[in-house]
Order: sequence, then structure tokens, then C-alpha cells
Amino acid sequence: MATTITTPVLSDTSDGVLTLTLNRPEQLNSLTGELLDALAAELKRAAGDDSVRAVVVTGAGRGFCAGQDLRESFDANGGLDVREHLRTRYLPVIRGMRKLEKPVIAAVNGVAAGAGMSLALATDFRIAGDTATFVQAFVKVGLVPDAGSSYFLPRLIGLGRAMEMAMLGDTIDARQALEMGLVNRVVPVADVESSAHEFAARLARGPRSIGLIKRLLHESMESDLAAQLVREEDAQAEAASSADFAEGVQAFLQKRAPEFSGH
Ligand code: LHQ
Repeated sequence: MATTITTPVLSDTSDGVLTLTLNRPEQLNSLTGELLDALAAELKRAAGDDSVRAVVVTGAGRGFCAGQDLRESFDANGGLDVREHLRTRYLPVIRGMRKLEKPVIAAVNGVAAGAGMSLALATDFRIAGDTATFVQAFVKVGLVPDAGSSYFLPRLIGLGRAMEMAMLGDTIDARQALEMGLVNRVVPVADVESSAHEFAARLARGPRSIGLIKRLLHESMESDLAAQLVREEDAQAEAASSADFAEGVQAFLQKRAPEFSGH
């Protein structure tokens, strides 16, 4: 009998953009250990691959990601060691997105629930389809926000609104998400992947400093002004010694568009 082996994460690179597609469409791309491991491995690979200058994360089918696969959590064998699972499966993905000095864009094509919403929050930009929805589903099954949601959500939308989403577990639509600053853009759902690709490709044509800007802005959420001014000095010294800075200045003086290499 033939067996079909399904890849839990599809990957494709074009225009300097690596697109990672969560690929369990029948289960709304809910997260198994296998899928999370594959995602972490792709992010690790992207870090060392010069041809990748931006990453898009999206979902196959009608959902973005329905969070932890609840069947895997509570199976006949007694379920998961949650602490261990978070530490070994989720943390490498969330850290992988943050540590990557390349922009990561979520193309939210449908529902983002529980840890699926955490994945979207851990990226640097969210482009949502107009039918996408967001739900902090954790509380509905008696859990707390995890995979970074308790960190990212109040920083993105403020404490009061984060408290409400996390405790009530109500679903918000793409328009509400845009109003509260949870997403950067809302586009017709049919265009979400192409819009995210275009957005990512624009960033991928950018200079080396794009990665440094990502690092700086994320660090600023955790530091005071004095520390941040020092971090700016460090990052600017690095940017100013890049080939892309030399190209940027040359292009300005020669009155032409710069061609950045990412170095
Ligand atoms: C699913 C799932 C799913 C399996 C839809 N699992 N099959 C927790 C524990 C341990 C460690 C680490 O972290 C976490 C964090 C978490 O993420 S907890 C939160 C987990 N996620 C949820 O509680 C969301 C559960 N799903 C839903 O509430 C709904 O499915 C949403 C609102 C996402 C979508 O609703 P609908 O559009 O009405 O779709 P559906 O419910 O009919 O789902 C379609 C299929 O997908 C269905 O399968 P079936 O065989 O009946 O067609 C669902 O069972 C399956 N599915 N989410 N998380």
C-alpha cells in the first residue's frame, strides 16, 4: 500500500524571499511537534543563507494556524509534558524568528488562534486577509497565553486590550485588528500571499541595516534611553562600515537608485 508523506512546512525562495507555508490544511495548520521542529529548522537555515533576505510565514488552505494540535496534546498516551514541549518545540521557533536579522512577515490568510496567534505576533509585520480572524483561544480551554503571546500582545496593542483579548478569548476580525495596531495591512484574502511577498521583496532589496533596525527596535522594547543610545552607536558603527552604506552614499552623489547587496 502506498503511503503519502506530507511535509508539514513547505518552503520556497524567490526574489530573496523565503516563503514558509504551514501545511496541515485539514487541521487548520494546528501545530504538532513535527511541524514546529521543521519550522525551527527552516528559520535556522534562513539565518545562514545569504540568498534569503526576508521571510514570509503563511498557512495552507483556509486557516493561518489554529494553535497547538489539541489531539496531539491529549492523546491516548496521556498527553504532553507541556513545559518540556514549550521549551523544546515552541521556544526555538519564537526565538528563531526574533534572532533572525532579516524581516519576518506573517501573511495571515485565515484564523490565527492560540499559539497560532503567537506565531503571527512573533513576526515583525502582519499582513492580514480581510477574512482573517484572531483569537487568544488559550483561556477557552483553561490555559494561559504562551509561545510569546503574553509578551508580544500587550506591547503591540496595550495592556488593557491585551487583558481583554486574553481573558475573554473573543474573536476579533481583520478590521478590528488593523484599528488596534495588531496588523500592518489588510488586503483582500485572495491577495494576501502576493501582497506579503511584494512587501517582503521590497525589504529584501534593502540594505544590511534592515537587519540591524530589526534588532534595535526589538531591543528598545526592553531598554531605557541610556542603554538604547549606546545600542544605536553600536548598530550605526556596524551599518556605517557596510558595503551597502558605501553604495547608498555613492548612489546619492551620482543621483541614481542604490543597489544593495545586503552586506
Ligand atoms: C484542530 C485544531 C487544533 C487539532 C482546529 N487542534 N485540530 C497548548 C497546549 C500545550 C502546549 C503548548 O501550547 C498550547 C497553546 C495553544 O495553542 S492552546 C490553544 C489551542 N487552540 C485552540 O484551542 C483552537 C481550537 N480550534 C478552534 O477553536 C476552531 O477550530 C477555530 C476557531 C480555530 C476555527 O473554527 P472553524 O473555522 O469553525 O473550524 P473547525 O473548528 O471546524 O476546524 C476545522 C478542523 O480543524 C476540525 O477538524 P475536523 O476533523 O472536525 O474537520 C478541527 O478539529 C480541526 N482543528 N483547531 N487546535
